[in-house]
Amino acid sequence: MPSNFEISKILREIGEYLEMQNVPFKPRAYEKAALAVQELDEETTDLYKEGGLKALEEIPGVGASIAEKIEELLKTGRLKYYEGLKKKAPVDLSSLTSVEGLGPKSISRLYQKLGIKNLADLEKAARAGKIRKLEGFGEKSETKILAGIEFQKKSGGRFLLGDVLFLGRGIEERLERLPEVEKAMVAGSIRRRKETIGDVDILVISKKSKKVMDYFKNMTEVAMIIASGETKSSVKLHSGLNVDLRVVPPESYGAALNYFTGSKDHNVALRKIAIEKKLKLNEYGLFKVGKGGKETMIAGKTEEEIYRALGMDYIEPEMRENTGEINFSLKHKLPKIVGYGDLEGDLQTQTEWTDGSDSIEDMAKAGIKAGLKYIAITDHTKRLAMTGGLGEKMVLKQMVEIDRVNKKLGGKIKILKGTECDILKDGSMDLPDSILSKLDVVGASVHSLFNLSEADQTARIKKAMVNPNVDIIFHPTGRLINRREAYKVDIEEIVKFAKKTGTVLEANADTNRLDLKDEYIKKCVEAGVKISVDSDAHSAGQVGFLELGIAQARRGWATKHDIINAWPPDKMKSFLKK
Ligand code: DGT
Ligand code: CA
Ligand code: CA
Ligand code: ZN
Repeated sequence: MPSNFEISKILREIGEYLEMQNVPFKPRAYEKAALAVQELDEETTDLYKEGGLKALEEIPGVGASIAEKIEELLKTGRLKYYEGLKKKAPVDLSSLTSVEGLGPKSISRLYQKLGIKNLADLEKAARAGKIRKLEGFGEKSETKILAGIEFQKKSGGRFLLGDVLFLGRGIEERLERLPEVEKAMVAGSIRRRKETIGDVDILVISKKSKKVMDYFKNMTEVAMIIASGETKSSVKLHSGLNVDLRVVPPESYGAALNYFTGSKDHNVALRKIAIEKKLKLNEYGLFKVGKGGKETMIAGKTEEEIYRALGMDYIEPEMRENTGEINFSLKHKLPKIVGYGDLEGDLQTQTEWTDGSDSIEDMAKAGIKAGLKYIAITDHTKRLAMTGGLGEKMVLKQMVEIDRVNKKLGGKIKILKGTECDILKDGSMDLPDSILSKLDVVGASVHSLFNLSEADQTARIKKAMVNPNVDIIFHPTGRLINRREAYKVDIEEIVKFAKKTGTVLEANADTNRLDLKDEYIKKCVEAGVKISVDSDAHSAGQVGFLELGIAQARRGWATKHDIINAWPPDKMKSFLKK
């Protein structure tokens, strides 16, 4: 039976196929349903087993007709409607849409006019100069397509953390439910919460490894068995993702977890410390080597006892990149990085007022569900016309609506009035100061002219930072992971300048952005520049992105002290007022 990951992928593709055909409204409904399924805590299969079609209809964002389609998928493993759409336009949607700037509508035109079905066709046509001749494309978009393909080749098929974290967790949970399994745990780059993931590594403690391996190799999402053994197996999923499973004995669990969590560089450094202490560290444990080579295990059951036996403090997985954590740990000076439950609020969300899909009230309710005390509504501004960006009048109107919803919700959460205001070419703002000064939170973003020179782009952003009404620079480098390179900007200079102007730099939690990236967050922390961890949610479900943002902040060694929305709300507000 298909997993949430696969169902959600199919629903998303249906939406894209419908958009290719210019069908109104429906694409949005499918996209919404895809998101909802992706974010479910429970497997859809289990929901369906327990409550039938009715339970499917109760998934928020899933209506009767989509619920029936999910039912067909669960019952038969196929969906005729989807297959019909695919037949009409047999293009490799998931790889084509991953090229920056290509949406379903342009993919449809490329297919109809030039017969382009996949990336190879696309590259060939672009190199032959065929795309520039199409109506609505031109030379510029052809160059952009080629750049997008190049960028994709470079990123080498790595998966976004947000796409595999929940999948990894799902497998972990299913394994843990097996009676033969004592414990299951995701290790590798997922446990370190790296922004992209090569493959999934899972460890299991069990005395009956054969049963566990049998279950693993027969999971519904498995497309191919790559390797199969008593204690180690590897499979490829339908999504193209590889998963490694290892069964380890309980006395070696900590050592194995440490080894397979990595990073490799961290492991190498740890082993060196062990050697200096005349010890031996491997995936089975930490050993004292006696005369005649006799080995006695001195630690291995938990990671904590291994670090302790090496004279070190425990190091959080997100910090294990050999970028200084080893020395800090040896000196017992590791910072206490921000925790996953530490955020008090969210400072960037969009609603149906612009390009979000949910109402202000729905976003606020998602905030309540996430345990937040406040949530800022920061819709786009008029310069970003394709999102229906708000002008002065609409911002004022929205402020009235926020007052109304705040009253209605009776203090269960506080909705802050905000904006994601475009930074214009010369660094001035897309809304007048008379409006900006009325808002609780002003985020400023670059959404245009990504090709300015580094000097001009840096000057442009600095000018925005000088405006006393600007609180936060949203997604400061503009990159989209695996899709778009950051614009050219002198980040060191921006960080230095942020210190001077008291401007906050955002650690955007959107799985595609994670912008600032870890090393830039670290620069902020070192310079004493404050950051905010914001979901940038465009739907209620996406408030869940916050977890990914905290992960990135932890990878950048940020503490609660560095993150303004981890502070008590009053302190955060008075900091912004300054
Ligand atoms: P990925 O899969 O590319 O996102 O990154 P990782 O870190 O998950 O790497 P992976 O899956 O190749 O290996 C999982 C862990 O196993 C890795 O973090 C550290 C450990 N490991 C793998 N190969 C080596 C090695 O040659 N030496 C050492 N010391 N550790 C290794
Ligand atoms: Ca891995
Ligand atoms: Ca691996
Ligand atoms: Zn937006």
